[in-house]
Amino acid sequence: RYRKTIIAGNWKMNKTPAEAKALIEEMKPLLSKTKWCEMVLCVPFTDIQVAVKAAKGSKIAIGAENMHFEKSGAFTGEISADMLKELGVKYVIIGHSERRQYFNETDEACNKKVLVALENGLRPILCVGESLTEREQDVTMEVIRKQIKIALQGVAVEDIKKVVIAYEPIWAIGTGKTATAEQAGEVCGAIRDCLREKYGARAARGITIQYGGSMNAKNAAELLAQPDVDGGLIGGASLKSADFATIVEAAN
Ligand code: 3PY
Repeated sequence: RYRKTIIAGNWKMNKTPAEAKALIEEMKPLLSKTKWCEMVLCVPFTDIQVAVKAAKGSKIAIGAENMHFEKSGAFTGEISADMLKELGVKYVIIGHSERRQYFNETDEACNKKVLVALENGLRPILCVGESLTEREQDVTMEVIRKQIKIALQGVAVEDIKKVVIAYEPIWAIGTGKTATAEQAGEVCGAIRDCLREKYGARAARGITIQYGGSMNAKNAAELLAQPDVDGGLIGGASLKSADFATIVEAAN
């Protein structure tokens, strides 16, 4: 195996701290048997402290769903890498399409965040993906190559294996529509080609590329069977312990 399989939940804006604690405690016994697969739960900022504590003694790592790229200062409402690190956060989602769409997150901002995450020992989960219009216009790979090239500016070859790429076609996010396994495999393969051009074959082989966008207990096995799909970024199904456990099992 050249690279790790990583199943990461993205809770989005769901769960209070008390609910987070209860859900992780419910998940823990279901997730204890994993061998190959790393598990991550990316949770709202307000759940992080409780989630880290609840996940102790399990193989679940806790991630954040966003962060700011500045170290500190006059950025009302924002959270820095330092703050996350001190709480025991290991991963951070960067550039989720909902953040790009509703909060004007640009490829340039993603780049700053990726660099700051790596400097602070946090593993970025960089999300890329095309809209429905872009897919229909047949510019999917142009769009994704641009997102990747800008977001990874200045990331050294020694660091690239710490970056996780999540391919999330926007038309499949929260819509219940999933890319077919072939579509997902094709784009994840093309993402690896793009990484190979920049970092060489050896480094590209070691990078975990996830599929995200309505991955669930029913379709996970088929998606994960694609050679270039090395895990998933899971929305709704990561809020249900049994479904999340089924997906992890499919990845094991
Ligand atoms: C989804 O599954 O809808 C996601 O956006 C995961 O990040």
